[in-house]
Amino acid sequence: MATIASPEVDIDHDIQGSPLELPDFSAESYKDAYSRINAIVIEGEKEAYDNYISIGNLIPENAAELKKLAVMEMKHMRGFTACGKNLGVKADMPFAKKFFSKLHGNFQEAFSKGNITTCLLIQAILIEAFAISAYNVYIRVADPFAKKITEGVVKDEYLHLNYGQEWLKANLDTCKEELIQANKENLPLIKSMLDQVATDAEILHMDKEELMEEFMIAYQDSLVEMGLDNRQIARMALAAVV
Ligand code: PL3
Ligand code: FE2
Ligand code: FE2
Repeated sequence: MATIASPEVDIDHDIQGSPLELPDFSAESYKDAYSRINAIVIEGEKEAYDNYISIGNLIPENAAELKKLAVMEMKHMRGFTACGKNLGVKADMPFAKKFFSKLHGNFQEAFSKGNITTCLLIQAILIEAFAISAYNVYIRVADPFAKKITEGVVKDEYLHLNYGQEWLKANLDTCKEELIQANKENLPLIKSMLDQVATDAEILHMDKEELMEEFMIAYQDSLVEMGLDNRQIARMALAAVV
């Protein structure tokens, strides 16, 4: 039967080519895992709002643009809150706060020192690439209500990644050293956050390898766009495994 799906993008199969099976959204095990994942996303969006406002203080000439990005994050937060409510799930916010605490601490420290490069790497590159990977994978296995919301959200996340990428590209000569150092300190945190969320994500039918693959695509693409060469990108990506 003819479908309207684009032939190049096979969203109904996993990376091994097996058909994707939707989970039972009303199962207790699903709701239990969702209470943590939903909280992570809500907390992540909330902190993203705060972070873009903070970055606006460090780059006053871009404050209006950054405020717009921040407002989008607030909208995302509301959207994901509605997704939890729709499934009858109470988000486990204390869990999510702890989940982000190390990365949050590193952002706060960089902000207090006025380290724009580190702030942008943490929020606009690492967190956004993490969100893009999670949302792209989630869209394939989400309930219809959440799928629609997440599709709208992920489009914005590319704009956020792009903002950071373009600023870093324009300032690459002066920020490369700080970028590499900040990456060394923060990419391993992203990897460990992914490890922590993998079991719950699996219950939502989100595959860990697929999450890692999507993350690497978004992350490496942005480093290419910034103007880093293959060797520098390989070195930076390897910080996740050593
Ligand atoms: C900034 O725009 C967004 C920051 C949020 C980062 C969240 C990463 C989430 C990882 C867990 C998988 C989520 C699946 C989606 C479920 C609603
Ligand atoms: Fe967002
Ligand atoms: Fe974002």
